[in-house]
Amino acid sequence: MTSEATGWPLTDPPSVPALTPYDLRCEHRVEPLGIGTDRPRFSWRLASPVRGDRQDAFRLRLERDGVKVWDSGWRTDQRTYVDHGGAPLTSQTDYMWRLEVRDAAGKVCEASATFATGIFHPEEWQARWIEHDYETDPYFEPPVDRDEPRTVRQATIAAPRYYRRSFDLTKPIRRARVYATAHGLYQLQANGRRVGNDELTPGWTDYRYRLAYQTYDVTDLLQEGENVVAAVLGEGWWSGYVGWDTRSHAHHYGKKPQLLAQLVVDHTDGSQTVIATDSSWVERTGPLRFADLLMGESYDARLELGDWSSPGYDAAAWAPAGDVGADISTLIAASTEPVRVTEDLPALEVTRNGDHYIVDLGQNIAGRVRLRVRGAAAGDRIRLRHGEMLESDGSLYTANLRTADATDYYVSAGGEGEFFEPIFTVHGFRYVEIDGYPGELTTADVTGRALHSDTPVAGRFECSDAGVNQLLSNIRWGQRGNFVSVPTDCPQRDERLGWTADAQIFLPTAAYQADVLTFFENWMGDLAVAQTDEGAIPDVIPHVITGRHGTPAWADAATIVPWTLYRTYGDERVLKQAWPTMRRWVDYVRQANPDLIWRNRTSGHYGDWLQVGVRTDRDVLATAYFARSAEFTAAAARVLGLDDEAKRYGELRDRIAAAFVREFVDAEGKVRGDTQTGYLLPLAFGLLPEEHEQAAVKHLVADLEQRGRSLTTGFAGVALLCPILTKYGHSELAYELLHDDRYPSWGYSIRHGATTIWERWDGWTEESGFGPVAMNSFNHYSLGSVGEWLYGGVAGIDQAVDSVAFRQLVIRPRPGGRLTWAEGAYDTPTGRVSTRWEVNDGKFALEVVIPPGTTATVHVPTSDPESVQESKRPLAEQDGIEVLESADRALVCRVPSGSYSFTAAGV
Ligand code: RAM
Repeated sequence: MTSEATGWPLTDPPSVPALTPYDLRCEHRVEPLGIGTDRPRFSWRLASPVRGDRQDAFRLRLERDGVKVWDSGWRTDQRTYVDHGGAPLTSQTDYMWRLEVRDAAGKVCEASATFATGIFHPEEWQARWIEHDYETDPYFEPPVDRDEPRTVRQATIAAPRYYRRSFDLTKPIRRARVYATAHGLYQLQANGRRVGNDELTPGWTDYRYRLAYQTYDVTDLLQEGENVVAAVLGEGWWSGYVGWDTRSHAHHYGKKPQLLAQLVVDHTDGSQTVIATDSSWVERTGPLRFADLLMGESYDARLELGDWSSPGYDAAAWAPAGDVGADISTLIAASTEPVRVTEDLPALEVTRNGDHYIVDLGQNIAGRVRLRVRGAAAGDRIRLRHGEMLESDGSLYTANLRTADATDYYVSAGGEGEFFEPIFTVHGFRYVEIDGYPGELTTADVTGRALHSDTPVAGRFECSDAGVNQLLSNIRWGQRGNFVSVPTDCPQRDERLGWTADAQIFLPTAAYQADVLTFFENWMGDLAVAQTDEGAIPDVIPHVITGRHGTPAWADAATIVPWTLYRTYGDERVLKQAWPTMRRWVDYVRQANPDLIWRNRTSGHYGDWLQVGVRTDRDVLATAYFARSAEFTAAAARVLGLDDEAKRYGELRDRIAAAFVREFVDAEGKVRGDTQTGYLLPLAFGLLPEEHEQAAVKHLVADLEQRGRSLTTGFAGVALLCPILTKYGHSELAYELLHDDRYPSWGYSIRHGATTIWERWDGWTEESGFGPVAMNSFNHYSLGSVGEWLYGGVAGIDQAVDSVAFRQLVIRPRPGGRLTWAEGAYDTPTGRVSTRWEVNDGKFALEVVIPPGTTATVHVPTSDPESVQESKRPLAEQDGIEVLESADRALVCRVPSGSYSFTAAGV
């Protein structure tokens, strides 16, 4: 199954006759509602079929109700980011912006987009927090029978509740917006219809400091006369189970879910009606009897409430909601894509195993099932358990879920045509065990629904080798299954936490596959507030449970994530925001380690986590990361114009590098411990002087050879393996690791049916079966960080060392291994870049598309540089192509934007 076959496709740019702006974004999002700033940032991409085309000038005009608000005037810079430069924008207002772009020939093309601001001023919030009030409705629902041994703990989760408010609108409606959030999870309805298609709102942030509110347009859902706005409210991250601590792992932020919503209706006559949560709302329990992210859901269709969110409904028996105040101090406008269902997967196979059915989706996902129930009698109960793997007897493997039940229950109301789909839970699964289903279950009755943060797809990779395509598919699904509001380690067991190393290691791969800028910016907000007074960063963000902070490679996410985001997207705002956190983090390590070898304050120190058969020296790993963090902090200072700081951290970085060499590198260039990761880190982070560099490469290669070309790397080393081998001329070795299917390798998991990246190389082995059950996720993305090399190394889409936002592309495809062709595409901030290469009969062909306004250095691999042609003509005859180097193994040339088609002999 290739990435294409699994959906989540990359949308192609418009095919246009001349320079055209597209993908117009405000605050990096397409037509966002409810942005949180009065000085937004605008950006756009460009497409053009014309070689050498670029944006010569642009002009941006901002309007409100057709009235001009700001005019940037014509600007002749080539940027595709611009900050609003007029008076601060107004709260709760719709805007439209028109963009004109002038090309190199003076031709102008126009495009436009809209956006709306959120609530800027605290006094505009009339909504109050409401919750179930035990005083007015003391009736306590008995704990739901979920016949699991853990019912005692589950009893602490109260039944989800249904809230509603009916009201009359007497005047015509011009526009209606609802601003809503919850302590817990909520799903809104208006007049019997669901509002939007977001899932798991408000998403997970560090609720102690930051809680996102969402903005929805409900103009089309409202009417003159009676209207109802309503919500279902569950526990989620707020008060449900999070993480693994079985003693107290619910109620991290609060004990009970609460709702906050404000509907603002603008009438055509200029007046407004505001309906906000307060004690005039009524509430009750309903068919959703239990809902928890880790445990699952229980739904009793016999308790359905009819048209409870529609006008004309008799809600006399509902209880008034309890008013618990109006503290909105933690509210922020949602700034990133919500979680959504992004793909439906039909069941592949249904088999019977004893009393149960086992359904196979053919793909490990994070999400849930939609089940069609046929021929059930009222009271029939169906149980759905979820798992990633099967035991050898065909039964569901759930031991690796630890205390996460991942079990849903549905009780039928009888009759035909029932559907069940949970709303406030997520399971990590490929298989579903279904118990109690009346009659014969078929594949048509079960659909897997994949859900994750709906980050726009940004990349595509495919090649001639099925195994590599499967690996890429596994990497993509690893990202999809674990980018659920925050970057998590795994989606199935009782953990699902924002482990910082996992996130920083995978980020470069993630960014090739999706636009993850706002996703990570949001997470960086949680990282900043979690920094301790001393400057340490907790192991997991949002900060819950672990109590550990300041771990090498984990806490360094504080510098690596913002710097990587800046380099990828070119928005210096990321650095501005992260700067204090970056600096304080590096200072924290430096203060505790005066000789610059990071051995003090290493907290949990996981080393090169889950490496195989070796142990990389921990001081080596820590000190290398210390240098890396200092380097990125210096680089950030340089971008921000903080020259003294840039100098200070730059020098610190150089001194750490020198200390590293002194302490760990011997006369033969061996790094202490002599492990693959021990060499990869200083090579990748540039810590070795020239004389040691080649020696380190030699020792690294020798170690691989001596092990029969087998890897030993864990989380920290694995991402660097193929890129470093390639950089130092050992592409063939990198390809061998890529194609390897012996243990330990990516191919080994694929040979044994993996559809996602496993947490550990020994997740399952022929010798021992399942790996250590205490920690054995089959959907962890960290070891999938080789994805960066597939896009950057194999397809050859990369940027120059000092380039930002892919403005100076390096196109350097690397034919090798079993591949006869490979292709990649990637949406840079400026536009689409793509490559396709093919080796045929000793001849090499390369198609490249370079986005307007950028330049590319193209490496054409060949032993015969003289043979290189572009569009069937010698390079010298082609305007704009500048040959930089004609070496013995490649011809290197520089080209402006446009489409090129190179051929060469002697590859
Ligand atoms: C595990 C997590 C994560 C890793 C930590 C150290 O529990 O799954 O992947 O970063 O341990």
